[in-house]
Order: sequence, then C-alpha cells, then structure tokens
Amino acid sequence: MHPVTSYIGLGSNLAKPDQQLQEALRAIHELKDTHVTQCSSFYASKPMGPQDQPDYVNAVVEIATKLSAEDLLSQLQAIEQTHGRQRKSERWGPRTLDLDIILYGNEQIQSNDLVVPHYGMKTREFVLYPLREIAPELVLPCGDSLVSVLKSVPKNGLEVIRKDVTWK
Ligand code: A4P
Ligand code: MG
Repeated sequence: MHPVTSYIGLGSNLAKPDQQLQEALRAIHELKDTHVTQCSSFYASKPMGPQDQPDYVNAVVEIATKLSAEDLLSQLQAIEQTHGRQRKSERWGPRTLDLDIILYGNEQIQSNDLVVPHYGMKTREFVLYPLREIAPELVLPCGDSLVSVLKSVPKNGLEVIRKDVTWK
C-alpha cells in the first residue's frame, strides 16, 4: 500500500498540556507504518463548550501512514489511553489528550466509529489555523479550499505559544 497523507488534531487542557502534546507527537511518530512529516506550532485556544475549564493547547500534525483509517483510529485511541484519558459523560469537557483524525487522504468515511473529514473541522479555529500553517494549499474532499473555509472562522483569541516543534 502506498502511504496516505493524514492530518491529526491534538488537544489537551489538563496535566501539562504542552507536555501531553509533545509526548503524543513522539508516540504518533513511533506508530508502526507511520511517521510524522510536519507539525504545526502549538497554540493556546479558548475552550469550545463549557467555559469553566482551562484553556486548551492544540496542534495539527501531518503524517504519512500505511495504516487503514480504522487501524489509525484504534492506535490513536491507545495513545490517548496511555495518557490517562478518562472518557466522561460531559460533552466537550476537559481532557488530558484528545487525538482526532481530521483528514485521511482525500477520503470521505462515514462508519459507526469514524467520520472523516472530522465533523467539526470547518468551524474550529484551533484546527483550521494550525492546518493552514503546514498545508496552506490544501483542498478538502468536498472541493472547498482551506483558505476559503478559513475566511468565515475568526481566531477567537488563538495564539501561538511554541514554534519549531520537533518529534525525533
Ligand atoms: N470518532 C468519529 N470520527 C472520529 C474522528 N475523525 N477522529 C469517534 C477521532 N474519533 C472519531 O470520541 C468519541 C468517538 O468519536 C470515538 O470513540 C470515535 O469512534 P472521544 O474522543 O471519545 O470523545 P470526545 O473527543 O470527547 O467527543 P467529541 O464530540 O469528538 O469532542 P471533540 O469534538 O473532540 O471536542 N476546545 C478547544 N479550544 N480545543 C479543543 O481541542 N476539544 C473538545 C472536544 C472540546 N473543546 C475544545 C477542544
Ligand atoms: Mg476526540
């Protein structure tokens, strides 16, 4: 199988978020048949959802992977688990580590476990701006360019907190 270019969204707002993202990045790079090809800066973002929770740190990584989308999802969930993620009933509540598949090649996937492109990607500043940093020319599977989607999404206080992130 030829490697597929996929984009993963990383988010954390508990237990040293910056460190959570750094460790997740290394863990993703070490997944079998997968390596990280680019990573955005780390960004501080205002919480989407309940406001009585800490600000988030978010980033987007580009990977080249030979894993199927389903296998990639289960590998990412295993990384979340080793980072002490506890799934709670509160929607959009705080978390130590959240890894979402934003895009998987040009595929559109709709199964019980997996919806790609990620359902929130077109409205979330903390996904779109980091993505633009590493893939400014990107065109989504629906045919919309990233740049055109970004025009209607304000930054909402999104701020770069770390540049030149490394994963080796
Ligand atoms: N799932 C379906 N599609 C995907 C996909 N493309 N990538 C399923 C990953 N998972 C996908 O996820 C629930 C189920 O979604 C999984 O079992 C998987 O099969 P989850 O991680 O258990 O639940 P969640 O992440 O709490 O739910 P949800 O609704 O996906 O939350 P979001 O959308 O991830 O939002 N504010 C800021 N500033 N930054 C953030 O990163 N994140 C959230 C969580 C809230 N507020 C935030 C941020
Ligand atoms: Mg998630």
